Amino acid sequence: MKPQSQPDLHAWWMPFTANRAFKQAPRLLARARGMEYFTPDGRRVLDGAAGLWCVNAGHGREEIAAAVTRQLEAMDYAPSFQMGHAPGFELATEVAALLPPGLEHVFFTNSGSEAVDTALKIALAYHRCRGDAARTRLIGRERAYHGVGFGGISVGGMVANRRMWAASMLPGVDHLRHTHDPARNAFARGQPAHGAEFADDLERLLALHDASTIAAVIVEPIAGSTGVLVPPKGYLERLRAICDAHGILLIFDEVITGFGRTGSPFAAQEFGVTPDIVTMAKGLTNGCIPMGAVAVTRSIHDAFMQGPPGAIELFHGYTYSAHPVACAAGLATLDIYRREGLLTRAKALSGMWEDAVQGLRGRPHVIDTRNYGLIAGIELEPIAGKPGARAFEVYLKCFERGLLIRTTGDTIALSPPLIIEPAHIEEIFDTLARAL
Ligand code: PXG
Repeated sequence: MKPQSQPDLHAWWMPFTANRAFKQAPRLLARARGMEYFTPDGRRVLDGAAGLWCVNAGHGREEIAAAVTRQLEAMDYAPSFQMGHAPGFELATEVAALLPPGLEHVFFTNSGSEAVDTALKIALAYHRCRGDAARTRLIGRERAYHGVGFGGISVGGMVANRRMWAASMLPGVDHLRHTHDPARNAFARGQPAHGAEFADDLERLLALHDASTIAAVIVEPIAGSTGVLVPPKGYLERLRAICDAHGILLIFDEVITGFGRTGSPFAAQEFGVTPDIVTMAKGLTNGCIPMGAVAVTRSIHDAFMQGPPGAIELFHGYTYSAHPVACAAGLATLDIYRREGLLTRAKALSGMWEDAVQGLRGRPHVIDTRNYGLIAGIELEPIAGKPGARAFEVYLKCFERGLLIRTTGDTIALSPPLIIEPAHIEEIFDTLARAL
């Protein structure tokens, strides 16, 4: 007989998980409050990852629970094809208000992956609507993560997420080189000094394919899942300038960087570079109800608003686009962000955070640290022939000692809830240092 607290582990095929190893030695979470998780036997685990980069306002927010309950009772579901509801319009208006001016229209999805695929479809369709149907190519970047849809893995650049489906990628996709340059930028504080010229790799692709065939370039302003790659100073500005010079749309995938992670509402504002399209998810609802969104400029939106007024302008959408319960969660979440100043709080803490990250320099196996806002990447020397094993060992040790982190390859990624206090920062780095 299995103990009562442990469910049957057989049926759930878990995502991005070593299923066999996990089921031999499961790690279960049962409750969450503020900065903390608790295991089924009541052990406290400090959340150094905001779940998976999403619980920006901390766990167990009663205002969100109350808003979700109210919405479930008032109207549990409503179609959004040819029908509408107030929470959908209100949330779109509020999201647009958080973005740089010009990004005025918001299309709702249920995840970051769907937001990315939606953004790519809008970019391709936009050029067609304008009579520029030759713009069919999409440019992603090496080491990018844009979710797991076929569009997202095609423009993405993480080999393990692509090789099984190599023959089924979108056609006409090419990739910029990544911006990781440890020889010049190791242990950078904030934006690395070197590498603006990596943006010129776009010129190489334009020379190869001809600019007139390229619809859009998509990048994460800070690449998260690939191990925290902060854009070199001047890099995003240069990408923007090249796109502008050639009529190419620039898409920022802000699924991780959106909603205060960098110290501004979006990385677009933090880095002073305005894209044409922004994808988001995660922090939009504080992670508690699945939701994603795509924001576009007025001119992109208006390019679709042609033909007879009774015609559907974009043949795209999901049963749960703007799900009223997700919208209620989103509105309550944005309200908390506003009241508690969370969208800029990372700025006040980033100095202390940076010093704590830098404090790991010289610890065993640490070959690089990277940080921005309330994000950190700590790269470890791999064990020969066993990539990822060193960081995962640290992950397990941290969990034993009551700290949840994330690892990708041999890089540890930290992205705590934005409600974090200085004492939590000390605890995270003490625990991590001991585990190392
Ligand atoms: N774009 C970016 C930039 C992301 O980081 C997605 C799209 C996909 O979102 P969905 O909601 O479909 O998962 C992501 C997701 C990690 C980690 O630990 C990162 C993500 C998801 C899970 C784990 O790095 N990012």
